[in-house]
Amino acid sequence: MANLNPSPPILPSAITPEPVWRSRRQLLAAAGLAATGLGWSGASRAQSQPDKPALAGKRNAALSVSEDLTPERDITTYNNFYEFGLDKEDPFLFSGPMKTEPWTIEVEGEVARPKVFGLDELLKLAPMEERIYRLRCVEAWSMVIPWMGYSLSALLRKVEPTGNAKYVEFVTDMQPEAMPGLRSRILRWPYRESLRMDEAMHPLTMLVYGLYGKQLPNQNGAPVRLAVPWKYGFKSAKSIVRIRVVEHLPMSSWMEVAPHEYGFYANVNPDVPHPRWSQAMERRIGGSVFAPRVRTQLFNGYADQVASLYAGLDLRQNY
Ligand SMILES: Nc1nc2c(c(=O)[nH]1)N[C@H]1C(S)=C(S)[C@@H](COP(=O)(O)O)O[C@H]1N2
Ligand SMILES: [Mo]
Repeated sequence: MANLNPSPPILPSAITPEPVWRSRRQLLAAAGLAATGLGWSGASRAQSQPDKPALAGKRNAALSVSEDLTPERDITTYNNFYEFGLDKEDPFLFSGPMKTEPWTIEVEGEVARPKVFGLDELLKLAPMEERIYRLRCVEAWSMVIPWMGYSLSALLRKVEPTGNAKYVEFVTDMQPEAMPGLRSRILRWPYRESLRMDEAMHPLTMLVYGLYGKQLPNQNGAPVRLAVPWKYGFKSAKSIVRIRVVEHLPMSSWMEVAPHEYGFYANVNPDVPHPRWSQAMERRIGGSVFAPRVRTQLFNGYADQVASLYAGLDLRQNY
């Protein structure tokens, strides 16, 4: 694997300590979001975002955790979406101009029936479900999120993967006019992630269209993103436009930029530290300034459902 970028990327968590961004955000809130000189290009691009239309679905209790939900406000203002900036509130402030309709996902590669799916078709492809998932970021914070969507397997079955189908790659959108982050060289764009075929077909692996009973806000990956709850958050690609079913392991954006820090599997594992920090604990984001620290669980607490996928695999080698 070519080392295209010898210096490790500096994550915003390393640049901006938690109390600092929290107070920035409180300032923003107090100012009615009239940001001045913050973020990539300052106040001119900042805008508060109108609510998205409702999206209904039945709760899937079997695939949900029963923990207190992270408040909607935190889920929609503390985001990683580097296309819009590196600070946690940048996606909220600057993703408004992203165009989310019309929208299509092209599914191609090792499939008998390649197809371009329009958003309307995608929304009706399988019954919408609400599922409460944990999300654990590699930066050691976490949330509990009520997503709306259905298993990715429903879509993959429609295109009939061939016998050569070993991996599924997700390619996300690039809108240079709306995404100032594309000018940054922190990653090579577009943002790409991938899963092994059996991971992609696992019922927990979810195509997500909504959050808290509404269609996804732009900053959370509108109009469609992935949620893979037993893996670090960076596997859950946002604003997906292409799904490629392939035979060979695709290069993902994070593996490309820092292969020692971001492995292909990225399974949440408290016993395998990131080279620059421990993964034993996480801060549960929500409400108070003093986000409680809780122990990180193997596979983010989903071991009963997914550990069998990795039987016999050395999780230290395969991080
Ligand atoms: N296209 C795209 N998808 C992305 C990212 C990104 O920068 N760009 N960040 C990832 C990371 S690091 C995390 S933790 C989750 C965050 O999802 P959330 O903001 O909805 O909580 O999105 C993931 N998907
Ligand atoms: Mo993340």
